[in-house]
Amino acid sequence: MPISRRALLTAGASALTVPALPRLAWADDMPILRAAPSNAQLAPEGYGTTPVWSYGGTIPGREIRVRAGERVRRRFVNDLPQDTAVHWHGIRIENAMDGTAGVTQDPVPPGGTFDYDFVAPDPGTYWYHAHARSWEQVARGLAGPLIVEEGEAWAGLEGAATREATLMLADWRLQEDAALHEASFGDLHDWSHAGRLGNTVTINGAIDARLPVQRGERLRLRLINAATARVMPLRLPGLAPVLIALDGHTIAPRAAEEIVLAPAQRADVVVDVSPEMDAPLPILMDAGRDEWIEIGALVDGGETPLPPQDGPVRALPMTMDHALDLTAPQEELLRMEGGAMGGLRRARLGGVDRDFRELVAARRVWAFNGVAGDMDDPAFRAPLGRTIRMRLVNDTAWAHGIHLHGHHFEVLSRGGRPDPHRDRRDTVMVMPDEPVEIAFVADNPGRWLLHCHMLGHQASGMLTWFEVG
Ligand SMILES: [Cu+2]
Repeated sequence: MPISRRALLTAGASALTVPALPRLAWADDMPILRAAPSNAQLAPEGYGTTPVWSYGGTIPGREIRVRAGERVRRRFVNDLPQDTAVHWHGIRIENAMDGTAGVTQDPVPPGGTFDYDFVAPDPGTYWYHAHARSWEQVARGLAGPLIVEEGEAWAGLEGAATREATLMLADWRLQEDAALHEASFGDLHDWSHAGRLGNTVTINGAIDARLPVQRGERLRLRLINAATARVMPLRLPGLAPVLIALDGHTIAPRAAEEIVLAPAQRADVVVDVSPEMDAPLPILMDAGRDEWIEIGALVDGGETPLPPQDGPVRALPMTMDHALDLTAPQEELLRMEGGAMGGLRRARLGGVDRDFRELVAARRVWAFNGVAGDMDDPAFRAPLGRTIRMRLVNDTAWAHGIHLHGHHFEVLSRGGRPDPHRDRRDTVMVMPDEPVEIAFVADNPGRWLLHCHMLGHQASGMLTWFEVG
């Protein structure tokens, strides 16, 4: 049996009798996560490959998978021509590992490295992506799934899925030669509207993906929207999907004919594949204005069919324990302003009140609470352990997906009506004229970003931070 270099290293290390080596001494054992230019077959066969930036050479980046409570350890290597950093989206992480360039760490320069080493406390479907010039770097491909498995077994129990699949959805703006449309990176017209919408949607890096399934099986699909701007309403006709988790969080199973994923949002759904399946089962997405297009399909993988599972879908284990005490929360407001047709007249930038013409010249066309992306002062500060109740008000003509780093929040109400589900999330879509109230315990010390996950909006004003502790 050939001995791998890694096995040799391990054997050599175990032969040492020195106890309690400092962790850095083991850094050579850290798995590498390398960001570098590569090529991917995003366009249909017959077209050329697309030059992309990727983690580990694949689109999406290789799935990282641990069990809840385990560590994620990666030596990140930057072989890109730009500074970057890796954000572990949705993980309640220690601040120094959050990967937000310029806030929680210095950007990693070309040729540089950074060791990420953190515990993933909560099971669920997460993802990792670039958090420097993310409007460009994510659009070039720098994203991958991060799956945290339940600490206790769920798969295989009665009513649970027998198998699972991760479906990372992405949106690309391709030219006719299959290259990315680079000339429009940073286009202010895109940024002041919905963001950089693409013309090609892929599932796990493939256009028109064919996902083999076993007839009769109960399947868990982990859906991730890795697009930089596109909101993805999804339908799985003939499969009667049942939602079991949102943004990683267990929910009471509920049927969902349509699943709407804002950028960065995730949904776990369970579907029952009929033993009589005799044709591919399409995955449909609303490309806009109720135009449903097929972006992929589940196809018969040819295995012997399983007997059908008709019983109710088993809920995932409930893991989040912190019940919110809403008796006297710290009240905060996040008012979104600006964008095309937004009527923004003035906002602060560089500590100075600017008119809209000056804001456009500075490429800041959005604002939170009258501030167009200044990072000098936080949106708010909170003592450790304080409950925050925050009202998200969208005074713009566009949808926004608001993301809080380091924390999970509960959705209390929408449009003034209590939300019956009170889902826990890390990213919430806020529609124009439909205020959303959220609440969370500020239980993770540090400086955390709060921003729109339409990444062009983030870059042009919809970015702020809050400080805990
Ligand atoms: Cu936005």
